[in-house]
Amino acid sequence: MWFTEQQTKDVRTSCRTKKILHQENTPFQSLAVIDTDQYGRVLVLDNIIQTTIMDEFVYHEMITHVALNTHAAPERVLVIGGGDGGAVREIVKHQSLEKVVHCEIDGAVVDASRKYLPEISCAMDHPKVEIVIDDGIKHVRENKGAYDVIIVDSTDPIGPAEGLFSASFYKDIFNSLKDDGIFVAQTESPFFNRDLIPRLYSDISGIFPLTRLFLAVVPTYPGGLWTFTMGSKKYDPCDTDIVRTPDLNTRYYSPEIHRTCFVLPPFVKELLGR
Ligand code: AG3
Repeated sequence: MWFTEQQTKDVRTSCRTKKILHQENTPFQSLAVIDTDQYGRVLVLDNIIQTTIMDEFVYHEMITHVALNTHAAPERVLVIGGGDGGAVREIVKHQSLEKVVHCEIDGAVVDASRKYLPEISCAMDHPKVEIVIDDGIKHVRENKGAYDVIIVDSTDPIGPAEGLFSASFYKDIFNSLKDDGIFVAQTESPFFNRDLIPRLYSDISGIFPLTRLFLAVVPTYPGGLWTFTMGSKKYDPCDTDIVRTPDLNTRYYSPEIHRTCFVLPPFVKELLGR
């Protein structure tokens, strides 16, 4: 039995599947958890790999710690999407944290992750975590000036997440942040999303004083090389005093990676018109 993901119109990748652990159609999307030898357990939404036991640490560490260590002392953090809980698990490692609000539109993703992906969802019951099953777009509109850091851990820009890749949403995020707030979104593959990345970068640059794109390698995502885009009101991640960053018990993120993830190959710089 093979799971096949249609990565682009012309590319499919497959992984041998040992067992389908769970499968359902939620009001928002199709959801499956499968077990594989190569990747371990895998969360699949609308037939697209979201996260795997093998490489989830790369993505979850990078979508959180780069921003949280750039901020002087993040106390209130919002995660939009990321129903598996991986981002939240990393955020609760930060000493300054008072509260993380986890706003996921699809409660079924939270439930399935609790049951089948305990390594990833393990911080959901942490006393500083509040899970809100709601639309992230609505949540930021209703919570102005509330957060130090906002993380947008979305699916691809098709289906339920489409609105999470729009300039109007980024404006609402800007307004939902405090005066020195920072936001990070996962922004897809520099090989396969060559139209999307420049558009997002320019949208975010039009709203935030500082925009930075950074890279990580996530083997189970199309092309492997993955981008994240940060919008910041005050702090520059390239100025972070990495000597003072705390030891967060991470496997991909490190003070050196914090510095080097902003070093972009020419073909990615070109995408950003630099
Ligand atoms: N967020 C989805 C990343 C995009 C994956 N895209 C793809 N495989 N085509 C991941 C959620 C993890 N918390």
